[in-house]
Amino acid sequence: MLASFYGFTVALMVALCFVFLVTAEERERVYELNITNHLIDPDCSGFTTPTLLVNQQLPGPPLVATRGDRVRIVVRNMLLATSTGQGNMTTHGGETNEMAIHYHGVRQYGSSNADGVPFVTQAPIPPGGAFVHEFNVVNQAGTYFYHAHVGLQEMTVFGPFIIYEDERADPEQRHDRSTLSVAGYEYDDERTISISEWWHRARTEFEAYFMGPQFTLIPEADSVLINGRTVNDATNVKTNGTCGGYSTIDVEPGKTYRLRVIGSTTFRTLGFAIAQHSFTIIEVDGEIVKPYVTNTLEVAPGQRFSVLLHADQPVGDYTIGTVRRWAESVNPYSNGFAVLRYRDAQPSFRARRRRAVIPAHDTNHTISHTVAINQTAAVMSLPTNAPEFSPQVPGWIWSELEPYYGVDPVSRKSPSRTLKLRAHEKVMPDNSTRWFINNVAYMDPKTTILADIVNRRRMPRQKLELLSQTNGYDAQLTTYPLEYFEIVDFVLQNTHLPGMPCRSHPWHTHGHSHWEIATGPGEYIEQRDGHIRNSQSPIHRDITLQYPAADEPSSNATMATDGEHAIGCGWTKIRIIADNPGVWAMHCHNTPHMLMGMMVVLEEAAPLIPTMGLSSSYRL
Ligand SMILES: [Cu+2]
Repeated sequence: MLASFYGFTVALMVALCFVFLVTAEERERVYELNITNHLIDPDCSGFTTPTLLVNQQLPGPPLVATRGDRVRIVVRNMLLATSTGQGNMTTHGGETNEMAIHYHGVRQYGSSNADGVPFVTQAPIPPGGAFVHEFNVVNQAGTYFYHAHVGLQEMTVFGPFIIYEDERADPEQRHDRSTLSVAGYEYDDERTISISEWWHRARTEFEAYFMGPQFTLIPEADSVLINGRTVNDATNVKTNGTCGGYSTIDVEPGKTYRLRVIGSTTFRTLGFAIAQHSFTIIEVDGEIVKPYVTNTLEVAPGQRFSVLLHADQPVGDYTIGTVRRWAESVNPYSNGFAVLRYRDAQPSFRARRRRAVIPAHDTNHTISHTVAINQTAAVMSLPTNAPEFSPQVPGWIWSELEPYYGVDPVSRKSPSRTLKLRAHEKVMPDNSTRWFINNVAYMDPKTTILADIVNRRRMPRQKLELLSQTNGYDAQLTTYPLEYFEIVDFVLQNTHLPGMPCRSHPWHTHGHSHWEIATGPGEYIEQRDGHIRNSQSPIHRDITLQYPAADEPSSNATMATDGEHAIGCGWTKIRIIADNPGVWAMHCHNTPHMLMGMMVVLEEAAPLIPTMGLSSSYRL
């Protein structure tokens, strides 16, 4: 009897261990993202236009996973097919209503086909279609987000994507209300703040403006939204029953929060601050950093931060605010505000989190109807306290941030190749504007590059020695081929046209994080500048904001490099190691710039892609 009891107990323990092992090693996170069309007024302006939403929410629902998880995301395009669509307008938007979703910062090791870039990694999803993204989050954790990678759809098609470092950082896996922790940082709970922009213009018309002859400049957003809300004009609030005023972020007095701040913006870099609070930066783009106390974040499009915020002020409401940065002759004022609200003990985080549970078969999905988003109590006025911002300086505090676990030795090695990507703006004969990189303005290929590689429909690659004539660009393939495991330095050369300002560019690398290893003014000249390493402790991140820098003191050398009379106004050298066979976009995350051509495709270890670069992602 006793023996059988022990036998049973052992069997039970073995079974439990087995269950634990299965859940620990093969846990799968499953989500559905349904894209539908709605009329919304997120800034109480009275302005509505047909707008795409994810699961009828703005921002879209948070996706969460823990490092090591398998993730399966079904994206359903529930938009109407349009008759005006032009088949090859996808990346640039247009009225095709085709779409694709990208998981920003997720490096997609072994799953290039889950990366969500139309005509690069997958065919766009047509109206009525669906795509299943399958990938593992194997070697990274932190704060990420997902967004549409077609035209300006990402204005409203985005949402947080949180990868917990382990169960100690996951509020849902802790056994009680014990503290959460990562790398020795301890905190009580976490909150997510997604910042985005909202223009009072119909998206498709706006896309046509950027690509067409009327284009002159990118207008500032009418509103900056925090978690999908703000008040456009506090003196003229139009509630209409569909807008909720300012977002509130609730905290309990005395507790510490990991605030995840996500730059889901399309265009403008923003300063971010909270009245009467400073905070400690602990994570940048998924890399844990040494503690750095500041009162201001500078958040470029695509950039993310975790900061620790101590709710140590008197109980009350505090204004969360934003200002515009790196905008020429533009008022830095932004109406992007929210409220940090001290409250007594709250219901558990678990109960309040909005999950990606969807009305899977919404029969109204083809109809534009007005929806109320974020249905919490409307807050229409701000506290009287105002956030203070540190001054705008080129480089912000980047030179003072350091990786928590030390600088990666790869960032100190010699590169296999250095490829200069010289960007310049040009007004075309039809009066439209394009951004060129090494004299090529990116356009969608006619067929999907990844599929062509897998199906052996590609031209043979030219020898790398020949490609040195073209800064690594293979004009037949229309990509930059990379060898497996080579260390590649990209010199991002910024330029401006005479009489025009030098602009900032938030560069983003798909499939990789990169190290910014050097920057300089004017024009990069390999013989003179190749040795420069002035970033002492580069962080492994996937966005680097290129700040406008000075022209070359003697501009003669810079003028006629490509016959476009673009003047070198600063360069940024970033490094990747080509350890991830796949095809990867690399582009300016100022989306209008990207649409106008500021994008390249890296074709990395192409012969290995069929065996090493593909997951079981598929078109449904
Ligand atoms: Cu740009």
